This record gives sequence, C-alpha cells and structure tokens, in this order.
Amino acid sequence: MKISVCIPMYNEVKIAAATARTLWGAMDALRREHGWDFEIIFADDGSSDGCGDAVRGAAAELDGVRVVGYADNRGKGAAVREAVLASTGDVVVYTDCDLAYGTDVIGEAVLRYGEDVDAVIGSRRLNGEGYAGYTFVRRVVSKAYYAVLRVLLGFRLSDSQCGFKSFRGELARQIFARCETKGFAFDFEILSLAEKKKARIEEMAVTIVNHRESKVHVLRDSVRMLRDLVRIRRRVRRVTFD
Ligand SMILES: Nc1nc2c(ncn2[C@@H]2O[C@H](COP(=O)(O)OP(=O)(O)OP(=O)(O)O)[C@@H](O)[C@H]2O)c(=O)[nH]1
Ligand SMILES: [Mg+2]
Repeated sequence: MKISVCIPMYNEVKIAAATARTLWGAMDALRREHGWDFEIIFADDGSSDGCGDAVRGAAAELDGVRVVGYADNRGKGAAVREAVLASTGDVVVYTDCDLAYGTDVIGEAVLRYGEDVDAVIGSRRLNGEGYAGYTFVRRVVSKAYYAVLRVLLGFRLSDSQCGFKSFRGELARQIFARCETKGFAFDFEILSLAEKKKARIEEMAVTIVNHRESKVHVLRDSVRMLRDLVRIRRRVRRVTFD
C-alpha cells in the first residue's frame, strides 16, 4: 500500500523545508511500522519566495519528496489539484504546509480505511474546540459560510473547510480531475463530487496543534468563496462520471 501526501504551498519559504523533513520523518515511521510506501508532493502555487527550491533542496536527502506546480498564483484548490493529479498512491491525503493538524492524523486516517470507507476527512467540530485560535471576525465568517452551506446548499457533514482530508487514490484523482474551483471553496466541490460518486465519507475529529498567523484575507476570500459556491452547485448537478 502506498500513501500520497499532498501539500499546497504559497510563499511558505519560512517553513517549507522543515515541513518536508517533519513529514518525511512521520511517513518513514509509518513505513517502518506498517510497511506503507509513500510519496510527498508539494504543489508550488506560483510562489515568489523560492519555497519550491527550498523543498527541492531538502528533498535531495529525502526519498519520495518532490515538487510540482506552476508559475502563476491560482489558489489553494488549484494547487491541491495539481498535486493530487500527479499522485499514484492507494490513499491520497492533503494537508496544509504548516501541518496545522499535526502528522499523527495521517496514520490515524489511513488506518480507518476498511471495506466500507472511501474518504476520511478531518472535522474541527466533532470535539467542540474547533475554532480555538481563530480571531473573532474569522470565527463569525466561518460560521456564516458553514450556515450557507448547510441551509442553502444542504451540506450534511460537520466541517467543509478543514485542511486535512483523505480519499482512496482512484476516487481522489477522479474527483480532482473534475474540480474547477481554484480558490478555498474547492473543498465543497470535492465533497459534492465525492457524494455524487456515492463515496462513503467518514469524519475524524482533528484539533489544530499548530496555528500560525493566518494568510487568509477574510473579506476578499469569503466573497470569492460565496461566488464560487453558486457555480459549484450548478456545475456539480450536471457532472456525470463514466
Ligand atoms: N492563503 C493562500 N494559501 C495558499 C494558496 N495556495 C496554496 N496555499 C496553501 O494552502 C494552505 C492553507 O493556507 P492558509 O493560508 O493556512 O489557509 P487556511 O488554513 O484555510 O486558513 P487559516 O485557518 O487562517 O490558517 C497552505 O499550505 C498554503 O500555503 C493561496 O493562493 N493563498
Ligand atoms: Mg492554515
């Protein structure tokens, strides 16, 4: 069994090489414990600070680490897609470059894949302290976004925006191939496509262990996300898988 870990990255030079080493250490430990093979794919989302080179430098001493990407900044959704479509694993995991949910969640999620599980996604709401570390404004905006998803779009899971998610490899590559949302709303499109494929999605409680300063522009990004939601709904209704 092979695990693909996908990391979207935009101007993360301060942490990127350390993240590559930390992740490699965690994956190497899982390889020794469970015999799981792995690859770690960083997707450089048009960074201008050289973080791609920083990861390439670190990767010289770490087997299975590589960088994909493009020169223009497209958004987190586009970056995750780039990495997932380059992946070859039986399970595909994506998480943020700051490893906000730690690395233990990877093994924990992979161990949940049984006969009847196609996706294991993190939720910050299952254990109650989901918004610890967020500013008041960010909290209000997050709750409003979630309310829109639930009430207007019929979203039934407890957290759409958690940065940690995993899917069976084939499913991940099929749904990301259809995902057109370039910005932060891509998670909703991915989950909608997974549901359309009748994927059995399991939620897993996660906590933020590592919250660095947010790079999200609350107003700009939430306006874009709302606009994207309308498009996603229209598009997902029409999608067929063959
Ligand atoms: N902000 C931002 N992040 C990007 C972009 N493209 C890729 N990313 C990566 O997406 C991940 C999440 O970015 P964050 O800025 O931490 O966003 P977030 O985790 O949703 O929000 P916070 O909870 O405020 O940290 C990181 O690994 C980023 O490097 C982009 O265009 N903008
Ligand atoms: Mg973050």
